[in-house]
Amino acid sequence: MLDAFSRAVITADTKTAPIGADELASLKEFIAQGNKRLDAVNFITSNASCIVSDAVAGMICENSGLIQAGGNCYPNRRMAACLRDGEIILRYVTYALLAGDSSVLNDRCLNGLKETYIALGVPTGSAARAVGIMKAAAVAFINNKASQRKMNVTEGDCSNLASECAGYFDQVVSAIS
Ligand SMILES: CCC1=C(C)/C(=C/C2=NC(=C\c3[nH]c(/C=C4\NC(=O)[C@H](C)[C@H]4CC)c(C)c3CCC(=O)O)/C(CCC(=O)O)=C2C)NC1=O
Repeated sequence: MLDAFSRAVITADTKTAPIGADELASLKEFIAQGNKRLDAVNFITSNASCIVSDAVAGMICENSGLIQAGGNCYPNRRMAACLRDGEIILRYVTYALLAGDSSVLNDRCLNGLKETYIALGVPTGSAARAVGIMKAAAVAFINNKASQRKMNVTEGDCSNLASECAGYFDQVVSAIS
């Protein structure tokens, strides 16, 4: 796996180039925003079970066939697998957010997931919907706009981090779609 720093090194090395001024400027920004990033990861992680269960419940609410005989969240064994998958995906998204790089998400979580889902008959459209709801929740937490769960934190602009994180969720959706 790579983080923002290793990514800059590898990218430069493949071009046999020194680390350029632009790369250094973006790493400087990465450090300057570091505390916000750690807060963002903490907000998501400490609300993870709420984010996951809300997303899976919302997905089922829109498609109750999932929990009826023949549905992929029926019986409870499959429901548990679905909730667990939501937790796994959210956890890897927070790893990517911490590292500022999505290689850990791609290599260890998304690689082969679509094939697994197809082989098991997991409906990828529904999975993408649950991921979309988790994305909305994570963005709200990063911007400290989760109405019931406001964090006591210095207010600042976290819109860049929110859109970076949204991009990781988008990668999940495109990997399984
Ligand atoms: C490395 C990271 C990692 C990932 C990503 C992972 C995913 C993963 N999800 C699985 C199953 C599953 N995944 C789901 C998920 C869902 N069903 C739905 O209807 C919803 C759309 C969705 C939840 C949002 C279900 C129900 C199963 C069990 C399917 C079955 O056994 O029939 C399986 C098959 C093995 C098992 O059941 O445990 C894997 C490998 N495992 C890992 O170790």
